[in-house]
Amino acid sequence: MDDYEDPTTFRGKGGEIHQTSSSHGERLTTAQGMVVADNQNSLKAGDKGPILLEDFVLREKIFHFDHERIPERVVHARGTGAHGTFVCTRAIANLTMAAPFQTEGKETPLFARFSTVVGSKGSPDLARDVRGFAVKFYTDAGNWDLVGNNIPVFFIQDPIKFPDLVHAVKPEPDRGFPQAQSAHDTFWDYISLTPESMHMVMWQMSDRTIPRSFRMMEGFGVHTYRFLTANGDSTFVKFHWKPVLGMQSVLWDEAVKINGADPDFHRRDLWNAIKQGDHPQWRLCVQVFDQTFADEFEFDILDSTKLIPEELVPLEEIGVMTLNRVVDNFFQETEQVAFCTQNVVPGIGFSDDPLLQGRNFSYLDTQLKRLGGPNFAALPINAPRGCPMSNNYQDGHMQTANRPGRINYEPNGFGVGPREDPLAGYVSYRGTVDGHRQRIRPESFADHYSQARQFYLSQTAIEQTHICEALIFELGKCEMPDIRNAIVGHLLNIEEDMAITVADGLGIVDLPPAATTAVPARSDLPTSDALSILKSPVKTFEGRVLGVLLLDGFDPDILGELSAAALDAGASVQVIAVQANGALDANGGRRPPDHALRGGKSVLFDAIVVLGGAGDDSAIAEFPPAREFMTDAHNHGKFIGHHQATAFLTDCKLPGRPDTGYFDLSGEKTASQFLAECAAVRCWLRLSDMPNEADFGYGDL
Ligand code: HDE
Repeated sequence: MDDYEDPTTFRGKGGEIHQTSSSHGERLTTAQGMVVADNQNSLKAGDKGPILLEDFVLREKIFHFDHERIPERVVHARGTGAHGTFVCTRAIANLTMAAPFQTEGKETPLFARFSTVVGSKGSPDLARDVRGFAVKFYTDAGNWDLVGNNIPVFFIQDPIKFPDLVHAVKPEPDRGFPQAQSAHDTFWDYISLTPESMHMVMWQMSDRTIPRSFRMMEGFGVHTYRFLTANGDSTFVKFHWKPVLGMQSVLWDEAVKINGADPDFHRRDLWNAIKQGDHPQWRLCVQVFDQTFADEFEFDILDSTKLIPEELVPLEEIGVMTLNRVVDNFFQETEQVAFCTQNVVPGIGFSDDPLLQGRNFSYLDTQLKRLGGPNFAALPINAPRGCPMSNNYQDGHMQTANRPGRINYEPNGFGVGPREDPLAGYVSYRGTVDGHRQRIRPESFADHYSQARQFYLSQTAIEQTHICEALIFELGKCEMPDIRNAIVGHLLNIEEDMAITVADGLGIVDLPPAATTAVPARSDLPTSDALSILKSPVKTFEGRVLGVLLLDGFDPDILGELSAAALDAGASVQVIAVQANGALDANGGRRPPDHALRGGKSVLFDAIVVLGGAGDDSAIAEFPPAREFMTDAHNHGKFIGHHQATAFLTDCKLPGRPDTGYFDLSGEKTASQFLAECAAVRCWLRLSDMPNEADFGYGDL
C-alpha cells in the first residue's frame, strides 16, 4: 500500500478501535466543517440506545452515503481512463484549422477512456465485446471529443435502431441475465433480422473483441467527419488510432478464465503500465478524401457499417497520443467524464452520416441524466483547459460559476460580459441541404454482405477458425434453433465454407436457405491485410508480462538474468510461488512472490518460465493448480522456458511437448534469446495441432 502510516489508536469504552488525528494533523469534519469527536459510536440514549434523532453527525454521514451512486452509463458502463498528451507529428494546417494540428510538436492535453459496451459497471473486463475508445482533447479552442470504438464499423445504419439493438444485447428484461454477453437468444434474434449488422458481426466474432490489453488495440472514429479550413474548404476524414505496442488478443479460453482469475485484468494492466512508466502510445492517423472519391467509392461513405480499406486510402500519421498519468480519483475523473460527439472545435465538422447525427443528440441528453443537471461541463474533468469558458448560462443544479453583477445577457449596453466573435468562432460546414421529409434508407446503404466477406477472407486461417468457433459458441448458447438457422442463412451470403463450418459445429444437419439479399453480395473485393491482426505481426515483447513459476531450490541467477532481459525488452516479470510465503532458492534464501499459485493462473501472463530445483520436482505436478498452470500455458500456445524442471514438466503430461515453443534455459537459450522468441507472442504451430470436434468424429470442423 502507498504511504501506509502506522495508525495511533486507542480503545473506546466498548472496546472499539478509534484512530486519533493522522500525523499531518488532518481532522475529520462534517460537511459543514465541524470537527467530529467520535466516528465509531452514534449518539444513544443510555448505553444501548435507541439512537437519538438528534445525531446530526450520523444522519449527515448516512445521507451522503445513501446518495453516492449516480446512474451508470446506459452503454459503456464498464471502463477505465487515464490522462495524457497528444503531440502533433505532422502539421496539416492546409486541411484543417483544428488547434491540435496547426504546428508540428504542438502538445494538447487529453483524457482517454476505454470501455466495454454491454456489461454493467461491475462486469468483467474480458467479455467478448466491442471496446469504446473515447478521447477528450483539451484544445486551445475548446474541448474536442473523438468518441470511437476499437472496431471501424457499427451494427446499424440509423440511430432509431439503437435502443432496440442495446435492449436485445443487454440482459433479458424478465430474468436480468446474461450479464455482459451477446451469447443469448435476444441478441442473435435481433441480429438475424438486421442484415446490415453482418459486417460488424464478423468483427465482433473475431479476436478484436478479446484484446490482450487496451494498450494493444486499435481505435477508430468510425464515422466520416469533415476537416474544415478557415476559408470554408472541407475534406472528408476518418480517424484511426494505431497502438505502438502492436495488436494482440487473447484466446477465448483465456478470456473466460481471466474473467474469473482477474476481472479487472484490463484496468489493472493500464494502471500498472502507466504507474511503472511504460506509457502506452497510439499514432493518430487519418484517411483524407474528397467528394470525388466519395462519389466513386463502391460504398457510401456516410454508411457506418462500411469502412474504406487502408489499401485504397492510405493512412497518414498526424500525431501521437501518450497516456502518462493515472487518475487521482476514479469517480471524479473516469466516471464523471462526459464525452459528447457534438463537442467539436473550429476545423472539425460532421458529415451527414445519420448515425453520427443521432449520436450528437444522444450524448448530451444522456449526460444530463447521469450527472444530474446541466452544469456537468464545469466539473474539472469536463471543463476546457486550454481556453476560458465564458457565457451567460446561469443557475441549474450545482451551479458554482454564475457571473457576478447585474448583467447576464448579451447584447447589453453596459459593455460587460462575453461577446460572440465571427472570426474566431465555430462556423459549420456550409454545404447545401435539400430533399423531401421522408423515412427512407438510401439505396447506397443496401449491400450488407460484401464487406463482411472481404473482412472474413482477409483473415489468416487461424483467425478464420476463431471466428467460426466464436459463432459456434455464441449460437450454441441460443435456445431457439430457428435463430441459429437464420444466422447460418446470413453466413451463407458471406462465405459458404464458414457457414458450413458453423452449421457443422452446431450440429445443423440440413443447411437452411441463404437469407434474401437486397442486392447481390460481391465476391470481387480484394482482401485487405490491414483487417487482420496476425498479418501485422507483433515484433516485440515490450509491454508484455513474463510469469516465472519458482519451485523450491530454483537458481536465483537465472531469475536475475530473466529480470534483466525483461527490463531490456521493456517487459515486466511477475513471480509465482507455490505458496504466498515464497519459494526457497538454491542458496536457501526465500523469494516472496507476486502471486501464490492458486491465484496466479498462467492466463494472466504472456509467456511462462518454470525454474525447478536441482532435485526431482515431479511430485508438484500432482498439485492441481500447478498442473493446471502448465496445462493452460501449453494449451494456450504460450512460449515456455524451463530450467531444471524436466521431471515436473514430464509429469504434467503435456501432449506434444517439447515443441518449437519450449526453450531450455540451461544452455540452449539465454534469457534474452528466450525473450526475443517470445516476441512472436504465441506458438501458433502448437495451437493448430490441437485436436477439435472433427478429430472425434463430430461435424466437419
Ligand atoms: Fe455510443 N453512446 N451511441 N457509440 N458510445 C454512449 O453516452 C449512442 C456509437 C461510444 O467512455 C452513451 O456517455 C447512440 C458508435 C463510446 O464515456 C450514449 C448510438 C460508437 C461511448 C450513446 C451510438 C459509439 C459511448 C452512453 C447510435 C463508435 C462511451 C453513455 C446512433 C463510434 C464514452 C454516454 C465514455 C457512449 C449513444 C453508437 C461509441 C447513450 C444513440 C457508432 C466509446 O449517449
